[in-house]
Amino acid sequence: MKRIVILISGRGSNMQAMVEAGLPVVAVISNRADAAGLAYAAGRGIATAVVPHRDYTTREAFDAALAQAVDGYRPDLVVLAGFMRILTDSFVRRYQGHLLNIHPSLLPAFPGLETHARALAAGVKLHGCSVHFVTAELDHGPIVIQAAVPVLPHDDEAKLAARVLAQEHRIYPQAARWFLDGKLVIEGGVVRVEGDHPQQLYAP
Ligand code: NHR
Ligand code: GAR
Repeated sequence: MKRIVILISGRGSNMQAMVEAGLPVVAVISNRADAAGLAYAAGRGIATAVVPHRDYTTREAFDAALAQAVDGYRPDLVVLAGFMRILTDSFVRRYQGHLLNIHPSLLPAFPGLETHARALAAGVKLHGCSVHFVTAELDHGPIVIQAAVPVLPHDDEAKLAARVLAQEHRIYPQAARWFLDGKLVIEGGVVRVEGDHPQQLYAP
């Protein structure tokens, strides 16, 4: 049986979507003790751990402690799901090729934070989310799958975020499944899926 460890910072709805999709989630780790997702995971009998970033004076020290916690669960795949701490090069290198993130924009547009507000301010007519392999460069790793949604005339940040989130819950379990099934191939920074599997989705 393959093993997934999920890192969260808050609500954990993407983590929940993976658990409900029947994926083999063996542990959920948060940098915040008050992350709502921890209670959900514990309630499902999944191991949980907290590595509080405030207990460490440097990012390197935090990441070393985080890596130690992650390694204890011997994961095949590490999933960032609303994990809000930028990771150091050494952490990323340790799990390179086994570390996925979901980012709430159609990358390479809007890397970083506040993506929905920035999409509205830019007046884009399509927005969405991207699952990508994590590299040292923030929100720039090889893209596994993207979902696009329309930006509608009366949208506000909350409406747009909810429309995107519904698609996150579809594409992230799909990407994790492909990974565990050994279907993802990275060639020259581009991800291909073996077999006949669309890597994009439009949800009007
Ligand atoms: N780490 C690396 N090296 N590469 C990526 O692509 C990463 C990453 C860590 C997290 C998720 C990411 C996102 O999808 C992610 C991708 C946090 C920040 C951030 O600025 C930016 C991007 C992402 C996650 N965090 C602040 C920091 O100082 C803290 C913000 C907070 O605590 O609220 O780390 O958008
Ligand atoms: C999701 O929209 C995710 O894409 C985003 O935070 C939300 C977490 O929700 N991630 C980032 O912005 C990373 N910086 P969740 O905790 O319910 O999965």
